[in-house]
Amino acid sequence: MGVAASALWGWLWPGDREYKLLLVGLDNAGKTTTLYQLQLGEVVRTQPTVGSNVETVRHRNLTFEVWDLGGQAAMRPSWATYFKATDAVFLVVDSTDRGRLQLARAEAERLLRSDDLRGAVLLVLANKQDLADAMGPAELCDALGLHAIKSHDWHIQACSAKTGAGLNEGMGWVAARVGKQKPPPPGTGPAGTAGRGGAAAAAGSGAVG
Ligand SMILES: Nc1nc2c(ncn2[C@@H]2O[C@H](COP(=O)(O)OP(=O)(O)OP(=O)(O)O)[C@@H](O)[C@H]2O)c(=O)[nH]1
Ligand SMILES: [Mg+2]
Repeated sequence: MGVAASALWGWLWPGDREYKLLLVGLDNAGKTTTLYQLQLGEVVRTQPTVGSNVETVRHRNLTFEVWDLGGQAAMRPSWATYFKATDAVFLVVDSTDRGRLQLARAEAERLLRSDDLRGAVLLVLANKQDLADAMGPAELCDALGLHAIKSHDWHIQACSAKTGAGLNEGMGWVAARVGKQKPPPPGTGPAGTAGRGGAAAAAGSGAVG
């Protein structure tokens, strides 16, 4: 890239920005466990979250500011105060919690109606897949009515925040989408974007709406 083009690109895109990611879902779904598995690669002992936790997570060449919101009933109305400028929402679902699937669905539908989340992508994490009675992603997809979502780019990913399985794939799906928001520098051609997560998108699993 020439010096002038480089300077112009740097002016237009002053450094990599952080992408904002929200972890939402009912209490006990595994949001805090997911946050620290993403950040530290290990399981931490959790307490029900009051308010929120926030940590910085790197995935490939991208930096995410990850907000973990308390999921208890009394805290769900405050989720909306975190929505502005969100790039991706992770809806964490306890795949063994059959009794509260319709409640999880109602909460998901409510948040997707928010104007502040209009441009965000949705990743549903079908968590606790390490447990024998966990529902699979296809069953969860039906129960949550995901195929009816036309307003947001969405994907469902089977995972276990306890073992870490599936989280890298989920981050890959999100990184491939939010990373597209920034154009490649002049002179780098199409390869500039291909390196930003194209392969990760192919590695994702589950249905894409
Ligand atoms: N077996 C298993 N247990 C998990 C998994 N993820 C979380 N848990 C457990 O589920 C319980 C709740 O996890 P948290 O991460 O605290 O849940 P949360 O969604 O943050 O809950 P709130 O803060 O109340 O909204 C804890 O005992 C975790 O160890 C998982 O993938 N597998
Ligand atoms: Mg929590």
